[in-house]
Amino acid sequence: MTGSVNYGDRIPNNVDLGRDRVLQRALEHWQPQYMGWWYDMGPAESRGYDVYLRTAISVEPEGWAVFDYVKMPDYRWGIFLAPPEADRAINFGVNKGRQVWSEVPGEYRSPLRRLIVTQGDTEPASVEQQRMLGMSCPSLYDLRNIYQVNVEEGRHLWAMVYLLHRYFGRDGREEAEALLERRSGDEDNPRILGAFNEPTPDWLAFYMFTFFTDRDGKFQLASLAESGFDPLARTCRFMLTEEAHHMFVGETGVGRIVQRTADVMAEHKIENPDQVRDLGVIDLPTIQRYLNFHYSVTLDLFGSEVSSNAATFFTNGLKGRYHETAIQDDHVLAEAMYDVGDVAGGNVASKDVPALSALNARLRDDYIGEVQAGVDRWNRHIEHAGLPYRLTLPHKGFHRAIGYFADHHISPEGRVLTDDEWERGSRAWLPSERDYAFVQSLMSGRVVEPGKFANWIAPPRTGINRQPLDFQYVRFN
Ligand code: BYC
Repeated sequence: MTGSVNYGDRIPNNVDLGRDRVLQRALEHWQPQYMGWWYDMGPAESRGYDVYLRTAISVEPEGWAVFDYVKMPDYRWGIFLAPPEADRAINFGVNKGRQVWSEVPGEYRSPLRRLIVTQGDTEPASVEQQRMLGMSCPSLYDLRNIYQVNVEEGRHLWAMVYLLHRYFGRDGREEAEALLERRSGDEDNPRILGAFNEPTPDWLAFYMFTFFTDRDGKFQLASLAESGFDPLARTCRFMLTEEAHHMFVGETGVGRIVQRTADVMAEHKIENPDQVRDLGVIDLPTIQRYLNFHYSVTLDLFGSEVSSNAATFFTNGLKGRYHETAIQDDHVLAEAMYDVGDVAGGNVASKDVPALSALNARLRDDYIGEVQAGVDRWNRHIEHAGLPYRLTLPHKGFHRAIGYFADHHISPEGRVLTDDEWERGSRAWLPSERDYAFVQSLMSGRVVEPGKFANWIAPPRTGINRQPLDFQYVRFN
């Protein structure tokens, strides 16, 4: 196997697919079902557009992407694994030191399948959530970016479906079909994880989602990239290179909205949110409420703070910690403890538990460190405009539906609240119908003149692939 991708096959790949006719036929049977899903649930009304997209041509770190106009249904979705590392060993758990598995060990078949299905389910879900947003894009640049994100989420689904088909026999094929049958937000057949059933109704929500929720993707994929099941590790390694762009879209998207609002506030010397809204930009408290929502819903994606599932995944070498191989400890966690926090006597208090059981909490805490740095960068726009307001991350127990805090109401500052206090406070902390309606009112149509940007968002610093900002990133034909 080489780093380059074979585009001669119906399904582009670097796994020598042509040599396994049975697998190839199975995937070629799934392919039209995938296309059916894309037409039904992919970006609305986008079928005939030429979009300036990047496509992977190699999985090597340099030069893996080529940029060109592509109609999205013609995007070459395929199967790309990072090259194998010679003599790679399992780096954690009871199997530590043994050679990685190139086939699924029978005893770990069920948990591995579960991890792969859960990961796979999020990919089409996010495309479904973002389906309508192209109709209200703030610029051609942003439209191109959401389409890039969408086609790559589609490819990430392919990545997991390949693993299911190649390594899990009939069960895997059934799971691959089910991935195209569940629907985000569907009452009868919803997506597996909570955040992937929430609507993404507008572009502020989209940027928050790509900043917060795609970043959970990064941390989960990085943990799976440590897996002793080598095909999973290698596919996640390559997925991570694509994921970086999605978080860039989110961080710069929110940053540009914050910058625009701060500039308008400074220029007109106003701070009152209603006056800010009257000038056609999104007031900072509304941005804070969106932040509170997306952050808290994303923290739920890490699972319970204390989880026997997570301990089992780790002990067996299926899912590591973030940057496991670089961590300096025994990689077995026989003795270590970890503070997960809990509610005791009406307060949030620290609580030490065996680190092995607290792996979800640890991954979440690693994640929190990284999102805080992004929020700090957003605040610099407000600071530069000379305004006193600051965006903050709420307490990790705020508005939680999974884990220790799910049974409690916690304020953004981390105070344990009564039901009444929560009822009154949450209106100020979470987006209201009025907030959503206001944001929607700004995004009633799309801005498609090259180089033009909606009033509520600042232009980016540079274009895509060194193209100018007024480049025709999407041609509507
Ligand atoms: N919603 O022991 P627990 C991405 C379930 S995002 C609903 O606490 P565990 C992307 C759980 O399934 C990354 N249910 O948790 C981003 C279990 O159910 P069962 C996606 C939930 O198992 C943007 C029960 O509660 N990848 O890539 O340690 C765009 C007890 O579970 C939730 C992964 O997540 C929830 N939030 O960990 C596109 C990686 N949380 O079995 C893409 C793979 C928990 O009792 N998944 N439950 O019926 C995992 O590693 C684990 O499944 C989780 C949960 C971390 C999600």
